[in-house]
Amino acid sequence: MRDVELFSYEACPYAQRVRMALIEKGIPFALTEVDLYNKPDWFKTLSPYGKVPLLRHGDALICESRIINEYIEDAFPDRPLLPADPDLRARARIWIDYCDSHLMPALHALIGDRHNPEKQIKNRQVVRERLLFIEREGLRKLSEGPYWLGADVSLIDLQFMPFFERFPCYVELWDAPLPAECSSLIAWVDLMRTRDSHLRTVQTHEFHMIRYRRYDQAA
Ligand SMILES: N[C@@H](CCC(=O)N[C@@H](CS)C(=O)NCC(=O)O)C(=O)O
Repeated sequence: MRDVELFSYEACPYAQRVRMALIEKGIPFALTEVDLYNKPDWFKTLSPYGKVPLLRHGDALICESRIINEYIEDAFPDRPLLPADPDLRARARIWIDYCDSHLMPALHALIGDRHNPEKQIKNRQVVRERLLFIEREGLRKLSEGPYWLGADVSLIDLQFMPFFERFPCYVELWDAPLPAECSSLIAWVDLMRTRDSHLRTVQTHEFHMIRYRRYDQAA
């Protein structure tokens, strides 16, 4: 068995972040797919929250995608994905947090309230505001681009990309497009689509649509 093993699920955007980080850093790893609809007992024993991603590195067992990516950064300092400067490093962490603390809840509300047209009007507005905030305060202010922190890809790019891969589904199902004003964001998504770490982890639009439609079947 390889030194690094990632417990993952093919449709999981959080696991995808970690796979992208391992690929960007050139770290060989074994990928173990977990059936989340029929979790094996060994996985329930191993994973404290019963969730993927879960990373095993030697004796270390790390959960939570953000923490895993920071662990990878600490344990494998070659090809850094965070800046060395403490100020920039903190700002990178703020945007990494923004993804999970602000953008994700807005997107989850679109899914949760999909049968409530009145709430969806407000939800779409919130998503739009968060995207405009990302454009104005993030991509345009942090660097000259083309990545969040400038010429090189960083953990911020990897944090957000799985959700922008799925954005065409949000447009098709819930009428929540990327605002035209977000030109830097749109250019960044196009650029990220060409990266090896994306090409090696991406799923098709139809693959994602099948999974989002299952929410309706389950409702
Ligand atoms: N905050 C976690 C979220 C991970 C997560 O929600 N994983 C989902 C799959 S996308 C999961 O394992 N769900 C199984 C369950 O909740 O039982 C992270 O960033 O790693």
